[in-house]
Amino acid sequence: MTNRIEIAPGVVHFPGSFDRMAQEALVSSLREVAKAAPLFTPRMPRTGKPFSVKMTNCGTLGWVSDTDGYRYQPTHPDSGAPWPPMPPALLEAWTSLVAYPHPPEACLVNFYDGTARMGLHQDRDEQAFDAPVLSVSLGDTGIFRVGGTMRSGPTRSVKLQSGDALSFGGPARLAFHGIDRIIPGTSTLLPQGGRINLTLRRVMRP
Ligand code: MD6
Ligand code: FE
Repeated sequence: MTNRIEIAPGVVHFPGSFDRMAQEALVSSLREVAKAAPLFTPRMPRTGKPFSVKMTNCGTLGWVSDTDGYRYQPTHPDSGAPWPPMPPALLEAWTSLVAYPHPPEACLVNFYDGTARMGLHQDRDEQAFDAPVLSVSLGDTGIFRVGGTMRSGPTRSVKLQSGDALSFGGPARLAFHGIDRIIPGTSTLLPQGGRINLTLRRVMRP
């Protein structure tokens, strides 16, 4: 059982959930994912402004964002191909870390270069708010900020290192959160540096 730290009600940090070998195996399965479903640049719905992170997905549904809005869809926005399957190691992490009796359909893959960030947001495009969201971090350390369910409320930060998992559920399911920045040079996992964050989500009500 990996170490479990509840950093706020419903926000659980699992430092070192994936050891180095498991991280390397995940990176190689993500290279296959990115071959089938190339990274794309999402855009903000209202303004069309590009995100600084690049994204792709695996699983039966993927999260996309463009001028038509935020949504889940079964296909890649550029190629129209179905998303590739979720690596079994991620489904296993969901089963062992999250108390929810149904598998996640969606795994969003976010890639951060040295300057990318992710503004404060809520994960609210799913129908199953009773299911937690589970994230896995790989590569350079990210400074994660989490607050409450009001954007203006107080926040705290936690460093997410390569191999860490984090779950958001219960009272925190709709908490605001984001990535202030990544710290380049903090991991040797990705030869070119950068950070990958995977978010596993149950989208549909079972
Ligand atoms: C990131 N994470 O760590 C962005 N969302 O790069 C998220 O947006 C996130 O880590 C929901 C639950 C956990 C997360
Ligand atoms: Fe999120």
